[in-house]
Amino acid sequence: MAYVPRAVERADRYRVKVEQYVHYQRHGYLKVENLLSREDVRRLLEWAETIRQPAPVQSQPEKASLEEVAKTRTRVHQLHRIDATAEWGLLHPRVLDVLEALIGPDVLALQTMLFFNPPGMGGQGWHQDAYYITTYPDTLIGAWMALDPADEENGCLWVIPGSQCEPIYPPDRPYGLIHADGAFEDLFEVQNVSHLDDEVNTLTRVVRKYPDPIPVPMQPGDVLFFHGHILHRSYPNRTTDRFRRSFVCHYCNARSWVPWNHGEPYEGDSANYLHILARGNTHLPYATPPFGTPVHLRPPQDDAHDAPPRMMGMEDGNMESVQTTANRV
Ligand SMILES: O=C(O)CCC(=O)C(=O)O
Repeated sequence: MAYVPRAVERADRYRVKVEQYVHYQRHGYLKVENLLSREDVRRLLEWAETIRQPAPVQSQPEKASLEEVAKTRTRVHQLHRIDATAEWGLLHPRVLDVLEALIGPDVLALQTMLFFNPPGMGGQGWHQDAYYITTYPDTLIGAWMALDPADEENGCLWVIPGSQCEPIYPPDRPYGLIHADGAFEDLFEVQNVSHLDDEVNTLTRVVRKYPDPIPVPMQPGDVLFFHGHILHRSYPNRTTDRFRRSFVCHYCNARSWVPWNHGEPYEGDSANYLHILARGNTHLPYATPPFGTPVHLRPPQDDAHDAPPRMMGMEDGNMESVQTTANRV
C-alpha cells in the first residue's frame, strides 16, 4: 500500500507559492496577508470580547471580566480544549492549507493562545518555541493571527531572519531537551529565556550573533507562520489606547512524537493522543475535534492506490527517471 499525500480541494483553498515556501525555509518565517477574511477576524474578536468568565485553565481567576483578565493576564492558553470558537480558529482551513505545504502533509494541532496585550502590558523576551514545545522529530511551527493592527508601538512580533538554523539552546537540566543529550560539543544551556530584559535572558548571547532583528507589522487577517527554532520576541504595548489582540496557534507534523501537553499530565510517554489531527493521516495516536469542527483527514484506505515505485538507480548504476520506472512492468 503506497502512501500518497493529497492536498485538500476547496473553493477557497489557499495555495502556497514556491517562492513563499523558499522564503519560509530560508528566513524562518512567512507572512501571508489577508489569509483570514474580515468575517473570520470579526468572529475571533467578538469571541475574545466574550471571554468574561475565563476558562478553567490552570491558575485562571474565576468569574473575572475581560478587563480584569486583561489586567492580570495578557493571554489565555489552550482555550480550544473547552471552547468551540477557539477550536474553529485552530483548525481554520486556510491556515491548515499553508501548514500542509510548509510542514505537512500531515498536521497535528497542539496549542492555542489568545493574546489581549492591552496598553502598557504584554511582551515576551527572546525565545525559541521548540524550547518549550518538544516534538520528535522537531517539526514545530507557529501561526500568529493578527486581530488588531500590530506595529512597533503596540508590540508586534520581532524575528531574526535566518536564526531558524540555530539549534535549540536548552534550559538547565532536567527540564527537557530537543537534541540528543551530548550530541553537540558546544551547545550551552540558557537561563531566563523569554525574560524581557536582554541582560537577564542569556539567550541574548545567540541573538547578538545577528545584527538585524526585524519587526513584523501585521494587519487584521494577516497570519505569520514562524519556525519552531526562530529567535523571536515582542515588546510591551507602549500605546495608551490600543490593544494588540492576536490568536496564536502551534502545530507540528503529525508523524512527530509529542511529549508535551502544556505542562499538564498525560498518560504514557507521549501526549499525541491529546492533540488534534488537523490534516492528513498518522500512524501515531491523535484526538478528533471535540466540538466537531470539520477537518480533512485521509483515512488509511485512501492511500491504497497505485503510486509509482521510485528508484534512485538501476542495477547498472545509472539513474532512471521516475516516469521510466512508473512504466516498468
Ligand atoms: O505575541 C507575542 O507577544 C509573543 C508570541 C510568541 O512569542 C510566541 O507565540 O511564541
